[in-house]
Amino acid sequence: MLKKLVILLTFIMFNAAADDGSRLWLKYDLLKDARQRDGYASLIKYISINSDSPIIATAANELQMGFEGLLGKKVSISKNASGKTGGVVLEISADGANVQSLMDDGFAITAQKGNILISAKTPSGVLYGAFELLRNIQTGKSLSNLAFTSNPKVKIRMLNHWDNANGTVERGYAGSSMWKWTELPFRIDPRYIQYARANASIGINAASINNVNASSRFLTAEYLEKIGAVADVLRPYGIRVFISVNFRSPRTLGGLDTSDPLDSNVRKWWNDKTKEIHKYVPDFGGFLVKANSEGEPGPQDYGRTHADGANMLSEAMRPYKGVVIWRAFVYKADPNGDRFKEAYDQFKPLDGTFDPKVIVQVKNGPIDFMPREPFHPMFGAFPKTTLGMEFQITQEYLGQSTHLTYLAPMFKECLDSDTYAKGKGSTVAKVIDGSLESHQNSLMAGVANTGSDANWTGHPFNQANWYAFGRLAWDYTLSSEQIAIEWIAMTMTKNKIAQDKIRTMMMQSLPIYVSYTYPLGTAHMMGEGHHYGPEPWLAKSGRPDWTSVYYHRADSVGLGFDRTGKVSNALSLYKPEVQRQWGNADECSLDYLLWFHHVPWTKKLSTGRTLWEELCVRYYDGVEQVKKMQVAWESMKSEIDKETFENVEGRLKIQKKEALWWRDACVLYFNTYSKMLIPSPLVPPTRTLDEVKKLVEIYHLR
Ligand code: BDP
Repeated sequence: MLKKLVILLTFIMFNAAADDGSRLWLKYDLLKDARQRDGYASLIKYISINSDSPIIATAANELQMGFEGLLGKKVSISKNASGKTGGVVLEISADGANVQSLMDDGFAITAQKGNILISAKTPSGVLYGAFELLRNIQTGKSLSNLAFTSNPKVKIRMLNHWDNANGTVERGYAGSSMWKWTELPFRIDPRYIQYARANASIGINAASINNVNASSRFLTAEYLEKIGAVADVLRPYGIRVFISVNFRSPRTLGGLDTSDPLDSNVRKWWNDKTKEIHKYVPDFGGFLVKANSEGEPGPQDYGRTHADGANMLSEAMRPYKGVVIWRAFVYKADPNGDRFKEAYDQFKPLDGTFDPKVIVQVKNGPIDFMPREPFHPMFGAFPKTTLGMEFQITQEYLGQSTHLTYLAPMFKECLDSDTYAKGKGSTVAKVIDGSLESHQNSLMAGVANTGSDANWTGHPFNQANWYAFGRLAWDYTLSSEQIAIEWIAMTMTKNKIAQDKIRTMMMQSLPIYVSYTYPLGTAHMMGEGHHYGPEPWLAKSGRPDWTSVYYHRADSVGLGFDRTGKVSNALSLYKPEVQRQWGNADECSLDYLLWFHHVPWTKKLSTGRTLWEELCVRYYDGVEQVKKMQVAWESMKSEIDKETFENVEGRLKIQKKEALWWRDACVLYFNTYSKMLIPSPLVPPTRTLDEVKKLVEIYHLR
């Protein structure tokens, strides 16, 4: 009787309130199927640990909390209780049979002698195994006959927060910063712990906590103490803290008259500062640096190279375990050049000159996180440099927090791309996991989409992109679908029909978004500065490569940026196999066509339509598909939590309105060049180009 009451109360506790999304994918709501619940509960009677590590305590507590929520059963934690059966046994072992094939963070889950054994070489490995077990229960998998081993593909699996000291977030669309700098170190916001749990549950083990456009303030003693307090919270979850640094800090903070990386006083300043950081953060992960990019200071200000700058910092880090992450996002304002080639050209001569502790972090594409970019030509072309991946989880160019866009397929498209660096199969994934060139370090970073919004990410579906990033950093061979299925089951609904519908929506969402914004390989046509909505007519800005016309190059003949040998020849940066894949306009995939070719409006494409017709069809189809997503969502009303349902419903309405905005803006604008009729049966926009242009002007009003 009492047991039933407890179950009922737990059920009410976890299900009564509307879901504000704050629990992310760690809801641990009571499983509704009593038989399933009892089945799991019969296998889980106690939790045993064999270590005093705080990370193991985290793992055991998480399991306890998860079992209590999911199964309605309080399970005790005891030390070295593995003799009995029916236990979840957390075991660190240096050389047991179970751990032989494991890397540091890897884990094995096996059914042994009536127990579920989670073994690993390190506490973090056990923690990841614990979360894997919980995920199995959350997603309704069987726990009998467990025999599962998992190793991370990438060593540093990291979020990059572009959060500022004043509480704003650069390119953040989910409220203000989650870090409360004015309160730290005295008050620890409980959300830091939720954040740490969420990250640990998907294998993220690193976080750089401030904007890459960095303020020196983060290196003052006052802020280091605050950062130390954050690091203390994250440590039991296996997460190490990194700091983005301003290269000019020796001057602004240290009172030196230079920040020249070859100056001995400057080097001493960084050595001392690094030592000081370690007093506050003994397991400091390292520095993240944006230098000589978009006005940020850097070694080139002193006639030095990126390698000079990075190696100076790595010298400072030499006594410690951490690394130096140097970003490759650099470009000069050259109206005649091609920004596509900038990073490659600047870094290529430096291959082989970076200290092994340095990781060069490269964005997935050569321009800037556009919805669909070809993979960055640096991947596969820098054998002597450790290259890390930088994805953008926050959706600067992908609908921010109003468009439903599931990013896993985009991340995977890049990771699966073949660079042909060492013949077929030299994928980008193998470059960044270090295996292609046998590098020791490996890194996958994602620019975070977290903020102060109750549900962390604004759009409820944006949570899936945080989740997918972590899962892929752990194992990029997981399919986008599989990741979506897990996430849906843990967050949205247990109803199988609704799960399928949501999965379909998610899997179609990226192609839909691309259709009405950047079809056929167009790029960079968004509103200036805020990067919201369409502004393909933008022709004047602070720099030519901040305009739209620089990228789409529309004229009376056609559309697209010719990057073949005839014009910019950026294609030559790729291996011959890749050049062949994209170099011929007749064979180039339509997804990338206008990245590499200036195609006549009248040219017949493989679809049988002319470029102009195809463009129109895609813009229009994108809008129609959004309407279909709305219908699909409405059909699930009874299966989804009311608050979540209405939240998504409202955002889908915005998405439809804005898809129409993109469609009309682009079709009407490009029509001034093509001068061709919008093909029937498509109905021409009812508003004029001038009317649509006014819509974006609103965003520039001060
Ligand atoms: C661009 C953003 C800008 C960032 C920059 C970067 O528009 O806010 O500072 O990237 O990555 O995408 O440094």
